[in-house]
Amino acid sequence: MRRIEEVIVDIAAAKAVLAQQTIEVPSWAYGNSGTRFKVFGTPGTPRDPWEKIADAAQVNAVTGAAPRVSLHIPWDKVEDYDALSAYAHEQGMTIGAINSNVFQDDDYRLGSLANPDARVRAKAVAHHLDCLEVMRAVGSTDLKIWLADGTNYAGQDSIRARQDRVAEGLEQIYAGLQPGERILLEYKFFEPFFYTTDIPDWGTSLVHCMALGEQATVVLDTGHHAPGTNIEFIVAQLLRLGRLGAFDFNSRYYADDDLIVGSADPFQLFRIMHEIVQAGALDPALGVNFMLDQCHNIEAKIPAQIRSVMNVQEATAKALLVDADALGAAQQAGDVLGAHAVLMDAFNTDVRPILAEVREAKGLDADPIKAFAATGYAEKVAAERVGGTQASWGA
Ligand code: AOS
Ligand code: ZN
Ligand code: ZN
Repeated sequence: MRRIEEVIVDIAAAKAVLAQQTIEVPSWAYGNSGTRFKVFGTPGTPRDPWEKIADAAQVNAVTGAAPRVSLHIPWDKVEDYDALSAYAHEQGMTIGAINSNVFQDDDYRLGSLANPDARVRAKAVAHHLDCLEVMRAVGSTDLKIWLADGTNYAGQDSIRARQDRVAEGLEQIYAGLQPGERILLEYKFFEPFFYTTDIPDWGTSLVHCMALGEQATVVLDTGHHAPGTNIEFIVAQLLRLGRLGAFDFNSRYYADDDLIVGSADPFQLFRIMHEIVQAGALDPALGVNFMLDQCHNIEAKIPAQIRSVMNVQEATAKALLVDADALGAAQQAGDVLGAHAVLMDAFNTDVRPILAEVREAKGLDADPIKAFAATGYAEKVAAERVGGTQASWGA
């Protein structure tokens, strides 16, 4: 592992960028989730959106890098969104993307916007327009849409007709946007349906976004690709087109496993962040939202989110230490191994010392995991949050 003292790029500049980096955490990561085989509940799991925000705030308190929390509607539905937003601010948080949910109502058995029944399609559009109202009520500007729509059997429905229905429904939702607001349209190659998914890949999401207009961008969920997919190629392409709206970061071994980002393949996460850094897309002005989308079934949820934020920070730090001048020169010269070595030098640098310095400069402990454990928060909420419905996924 290369020591930070051996690095020749501007470390102070890298630390300044890292100090500004923010990662958005999902409310549902704090709720009980699991697989279709078992949902393992844990003591202290939040019973409502207020408690989810309180837990999310613990991640920000020790990392200083996670000040936004995404909501999922109706899992996070409340009577008073002004009060919820004010509570988030009291906790040092703001509410980020609003996630629609058109995959859990019985009406959506054959899809939502793609459903052959016009009544169901209208219901799905109406849900999204309601989500836009929630988005405005909490001061957010991003509506994240993941359509679970798909089919299980050849001949079940017309592939083309479903695309037309999705396009029509998205148009109706897009028409509800105000200036400065965005649709973040997520793709997923399979699940919960297995023969076709109506937005299965980045190309389909991009086609729909380009048909809608400038306020529609693509969400790249790192768990939503077939094994072996070169995700950083997709990142580079969407950045070139100005259509990368957000990441849903997580790790996968086999499918949409929603494990801690960077835990399965830290090199891939580094390569993704290298494309981001090379394109200058860490700058919030470019509008890329770095979100987590994970479910923690067997591991403690708040520490798992802390580790996830740390993993994104470490991949970013390594990407910031790529000697861009040397890389460009080697690439231009066709020096294959030289260029590869420049990238590997950065990846193989121990960046934990500079991240510790960034945290300490913010008045935080160098080790966020240890800092959270020392708060006693987990024990406190485990004792307090007894009774009530320990809801399953997200709710
Ligand atoms: C589903 O697989 C997608 O990743 C969604 O972004 C998200 O996970 C879901 O809406 C809630 O977890
Ligand atoms: Zn996702
Ligand atoms: Zn997913």
